Amino acid sequence: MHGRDYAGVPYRPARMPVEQSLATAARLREQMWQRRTVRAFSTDPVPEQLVLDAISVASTAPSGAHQQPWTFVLVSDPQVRAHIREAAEAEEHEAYAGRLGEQWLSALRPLGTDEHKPHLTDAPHLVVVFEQRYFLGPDGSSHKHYYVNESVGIAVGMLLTALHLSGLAALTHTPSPMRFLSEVLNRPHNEKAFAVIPIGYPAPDAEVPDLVRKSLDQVLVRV
Ligand code: IYR
Repeated sequence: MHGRDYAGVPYRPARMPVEQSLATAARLREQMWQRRTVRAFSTDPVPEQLVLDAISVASTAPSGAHQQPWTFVLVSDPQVRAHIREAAEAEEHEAYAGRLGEQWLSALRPLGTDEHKPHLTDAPHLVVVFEQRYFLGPDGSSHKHYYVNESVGIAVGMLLTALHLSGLAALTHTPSPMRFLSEVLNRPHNEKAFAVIPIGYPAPDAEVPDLVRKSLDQVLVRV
């Protein structure tokens, strides 16, 4: 490696016995196939520590040039959630009234989503994920971050995995446009909202669409 600043430190995790790897992988596969995106949340409280631990897992994601270009804003205050819901529903009203365009609306129709976003106030926690398009120093200096979308996407995937494995339900919500989130949450100009993740337990009467995932055969190409 050329011109690196990091000293090398040994990385020698104990090698997992293959039998144990296989059993762990199979169990993880089964657990993850149970994950569903939930849109109807119980208002039951969720210990904040569960969400903090999941955010901590997400922040271990690999990132372009190790720039870790993410901020996770945890919103549990009911008034702030209500404010976010109001602003999101105003945007979504326009979106579903036509701004998305007919093709997009017809892609969404099977899911039955609409402009009503009760999950934003029912779920006890929201994590609003921001991507840092560039670094902003305390002195106002800035430099570009690389592979921001990829890095933040990986981190969100890890967040969703951690939440699911901790017994929680989540929704990847992308109100569009998301500029209002920067204003409501008072984020600096180097940050852009990436997704809103309501987190909680499913409502007692929650239903999810009877959708079918692609099988391994359908997603795997062996060369
Ligand atoms: N952001 C809108 C629309 C929406 C878009 C996609 I792509 C979805 O998978 C689901 C919804 C909304 O949140 O309703």
